[in-house]
Amino acid sequence: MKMTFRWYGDADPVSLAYIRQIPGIYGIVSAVYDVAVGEIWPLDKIRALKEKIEAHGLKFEVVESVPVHEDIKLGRPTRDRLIANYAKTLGNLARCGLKVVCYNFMPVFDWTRTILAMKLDDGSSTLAFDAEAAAKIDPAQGIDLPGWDTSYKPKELKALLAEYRGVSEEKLWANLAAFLEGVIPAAREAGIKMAIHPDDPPRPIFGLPRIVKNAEDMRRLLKIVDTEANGLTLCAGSLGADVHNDVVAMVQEFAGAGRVHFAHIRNVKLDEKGGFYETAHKSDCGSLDIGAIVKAYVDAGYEGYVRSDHGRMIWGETGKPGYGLYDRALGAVYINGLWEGVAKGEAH
Ligand code: DNO
Repeated sequence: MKMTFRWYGDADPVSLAYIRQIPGIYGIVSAVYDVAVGEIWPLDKIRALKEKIEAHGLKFEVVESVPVHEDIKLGRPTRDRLIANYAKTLGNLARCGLKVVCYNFMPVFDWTRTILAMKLDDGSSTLAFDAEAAAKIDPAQGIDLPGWDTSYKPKELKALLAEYRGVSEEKLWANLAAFLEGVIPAAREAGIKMAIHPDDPPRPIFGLPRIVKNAEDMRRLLKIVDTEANGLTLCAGSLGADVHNDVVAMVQEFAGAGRVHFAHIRNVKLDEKGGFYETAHKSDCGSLDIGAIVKAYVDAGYEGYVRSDHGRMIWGETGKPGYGLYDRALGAVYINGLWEGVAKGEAH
């Protein structure tokens, strides 16, 4: 297993120098942030990022994310050019030594929360999703939630949401298939493993279709182009936000089949109304058994990339919600400890 840490580039208040001091960190997960979605990532930008990371004694082998343009998800006529661009970006990444590319196929919005700083009893603050509050939002009236992508102007957002009204789940599957059929052969040739991130939370929101929500969806996805390069980012916290998802069984099935290329490990506490908040990584802080999840990876012989995921804000830290240094570092060290314990226990 290779433990990694997400870093948002120079704008990230967390420094590479500090990340390096977390025991057991192998590498950084990052992205080129100053190329418009859909355009080709140039070699020099990828190289500069890699050099910066390597200067701190860390590896750069995983990109999170190369975003998928909305035209591809909508199946607009421009998609062929955009898919070709995506494949060229994969080629450039491979030339710089990148091995895994994380992406998602969620229409319009990536991960969604209704509260960015919910106070917990211990004084820390965390990200939360209030299912009732989310259900009350009428996208036709505009969506104003904290922390959301502000790159769309309200008018553009409305038009985009309206366009998705014509996109059923099956249509989105067809658009995903066109994307995979376009990029997976290029990924394979370049030696890149693609790793789709599941929907977060794993359910349709605001009337938008979501198609990577559970084991059945993931099976369907892997079959579209049935090859190792078409793989998964298995995000425990995203999938675990649906009480019907058995994350341990998913690790057994998909890591066991060699189709998990990136493991996101974090914990969530579910409520009875379909909502949740994010907790410290330790099993008894939330609803997921992180020990059993790690054991399933060890048993599957998983040797790929892992990262601790969202952390709470603790010890007075301020910064990007979910992406502070301290709690994610605690999560990484906890996962490393579990991993060593399970692996050594099984070796005896
Ligand atoms: C949230 C992340 C996601 C993830 C993308 C992958 O914190 O796990 O934003 O990076 O969905 O494309």
